[in-house]
Amino acid sequence: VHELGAKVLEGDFRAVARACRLVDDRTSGYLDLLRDLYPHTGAAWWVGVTGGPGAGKSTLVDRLIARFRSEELRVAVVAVDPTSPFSGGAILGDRIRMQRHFQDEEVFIRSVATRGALGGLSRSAVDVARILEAWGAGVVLIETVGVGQDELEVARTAHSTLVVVSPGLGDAVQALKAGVLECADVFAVNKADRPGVDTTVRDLELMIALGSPSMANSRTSRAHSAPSVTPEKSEETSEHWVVPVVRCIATEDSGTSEVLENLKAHRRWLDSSEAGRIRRLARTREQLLGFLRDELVGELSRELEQAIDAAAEAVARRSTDPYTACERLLHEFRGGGLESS
Ligand SMILES: Nc1nc2c(ncn2[C@@H]2O[C@H](COP(=O)(O)OP(=O)(O)OP(=O)(O)O)[C@@H](O)[C@H]2O)c(=O)[nH]1
Ligand SMILES: [Mg+2]
Repeated sequence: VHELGAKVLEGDFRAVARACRLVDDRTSGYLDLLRDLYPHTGAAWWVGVTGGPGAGKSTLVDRLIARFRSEELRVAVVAVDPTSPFSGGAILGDRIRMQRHFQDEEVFIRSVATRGALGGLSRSAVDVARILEAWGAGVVLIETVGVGQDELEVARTAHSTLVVVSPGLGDAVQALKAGVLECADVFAVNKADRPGVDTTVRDLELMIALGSPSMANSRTSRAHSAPSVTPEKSEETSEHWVVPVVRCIATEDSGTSEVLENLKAHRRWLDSSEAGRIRRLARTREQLLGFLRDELVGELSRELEQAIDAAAEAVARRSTDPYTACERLLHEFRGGGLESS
């Protein structure tokens, strides 16, 4: 494992693939690998790309890769849950849409689909992203469909999150889950070549300006004025980040440089403001809590497997209630022994 880690740090492409598999399968030793690599991470910029199925996330990611590559940056892409029924086997689609970059030794594209069991999707995505950082990626793009709780959690692990919306699906804004809207640092209204763009942009801007209920608790804080589209106009050092709404046509690479400029402005804001510092801390804490939760639940379900089965049956039979059952299980886990019922 230590040898593998050293190879990853040397930039060995195949070692990176092996390391990702190790972490994905949680093969023994994977934690040592992550521990080895951790000191070599922390400098990369993690950009989450989320939004409804088919909004054009992969097409946009492909464009962003090209732009980062022209800046000589090494790029990593973590495509999360491409097997989701919502995106319908998008792993193939993703590969096709990012195809030209598969030949590039400075671009590493990795899919993550592990869910359930120990630690969810976001844990796998974070671990894989760390390996890719250690490999030398300057930017890690994390693509995930914004449909489930897990996917939202993934979006939240990024430093900057781009939410991709496409018009023409009735009320696109209403159709988005509130949670997706809340995690937006930048909105890209993609497929601007289609009708309904103006309405979608207006709806989003209005929602941001009003600080609608769904945005009020936003980690990006409430915006008080209409968003400015040009990053120059936004006050990057202020405590409030005003979420910009940018139109683009990913298939034509139009508006994509504005998308990137706004994302970069967000990164500068993160790095320079107190609010950004607090957010970084909050995210780190959230991640740590997530790890603890995974470990504790894992340990508990291993140790009390039979007792949990028995408790589930008892609750199903209604011979006890779930609250009491939970209390008893916790009591046993803490070493109090199983109370007689
Ligand atoms: N007209 C138009 N079509 C687009 C645009 N961007 C993407 N598309 C098309 O929309 C479809 C979906 O694009 P993807 O990039 O795969 O979308 P996605 O959000 O990654 O999709 P999933 O990962 O399956 O959720 C493809 O057929 C694209 O060619 C655009 O700006 N205009
Ligand atoms: Mg996709």
